[in-house]
Amino acid sequence: MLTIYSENHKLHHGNGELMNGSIVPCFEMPRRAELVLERVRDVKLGEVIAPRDFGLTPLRKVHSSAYINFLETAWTDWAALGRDFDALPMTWPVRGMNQLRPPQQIEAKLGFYSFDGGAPIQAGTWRAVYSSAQVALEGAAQLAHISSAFALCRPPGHHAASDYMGGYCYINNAAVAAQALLDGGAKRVAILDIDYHHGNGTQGIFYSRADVLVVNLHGDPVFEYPFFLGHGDEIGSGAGEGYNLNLPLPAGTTFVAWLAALEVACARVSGFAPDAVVVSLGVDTFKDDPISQFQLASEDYLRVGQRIAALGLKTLFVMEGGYAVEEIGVNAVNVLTGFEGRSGKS
Ligand code: FKS
Ligand code: ZN
Repeated sequence: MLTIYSENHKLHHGNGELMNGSIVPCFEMPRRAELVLERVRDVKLGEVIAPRDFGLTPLRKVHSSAYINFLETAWTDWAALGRDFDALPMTWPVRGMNQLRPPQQIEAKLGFYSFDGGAPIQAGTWRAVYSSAQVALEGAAQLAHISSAFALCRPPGHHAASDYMGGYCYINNAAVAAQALLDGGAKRVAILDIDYHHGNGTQGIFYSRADVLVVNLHGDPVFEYPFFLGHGDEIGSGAGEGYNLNLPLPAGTTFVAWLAALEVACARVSGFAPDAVVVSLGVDTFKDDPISQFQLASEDYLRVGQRIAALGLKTLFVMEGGYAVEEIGVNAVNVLTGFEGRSGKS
């Protein structure tokens, strides 16, 4: 399988995140992508290429211009105030506050364009997230002549909606890729999100559309982040009604139960008969993940890949989460070797 990778992800390495009331080192770190790449090379998965530059136009199709402008300029605005540590939001315009007046001050912009304090902005963040989206776009472009590809994206994307960041995500790489596939001639595209967390951003972007089916398998938002989206009764709206499927699962979910949910997800994807599937590939469903509560073991990821291959569709894997850093390479690449019908490592 072809892998697409950009070194530019290293320009983003958040200093800390607020976890249970204290500041801890960011779980989402450059080493994650480096270890996945190392594993890709160790198992000789296939060629590794850098992305071409597809520009900003494809990003503008799923994100608002105001939001993209904010991401591009946030660090400069922040640094202009003499600040040199990570830019993070602290104030949000919640119910009853004015969300119509465009914010002027960087502190206000950070809150206006985010839903949590989990997406730090640094000097290199924009270049890193721009490159991450280009990695996904190269993967989408490659599907014109090959049947599968792996976009080794970092930072991840599925929590980012059309005009807000959060949960380590800025630009929604999977959504950008799905839209590019449609613009390249696909009639229908499915997004299968198997990250542990609900892909609220992806759901939001396509919620009222029937040309993109979004299916999510995730920790039930009654107990798990992102808490405010991802329930089973969110089925899409307007023309998109019936084209969003959420399969929330309880804490402690075993591989047997998870695989049964994947079966339901895959049946829905097949019924949609898409021209391609974009897999939001998170391996934070792993039993030893430090921030998650599912029970998958390394060898289980081989079977995950096998089941996705059985869909018989053009497939673009887009990297999302996974925080058991030492195991992330084996777990993510096991999905890909399983997909290819090869044996991996348990
Ligand atoms: C306090 C707990 C908040 C945020 C979890 C973010 C998960 C991100 C992810 C992605 F794929 F986007 F990377 N936890 N700090 O794994 O869904
Ligand atoms: Zn996740």
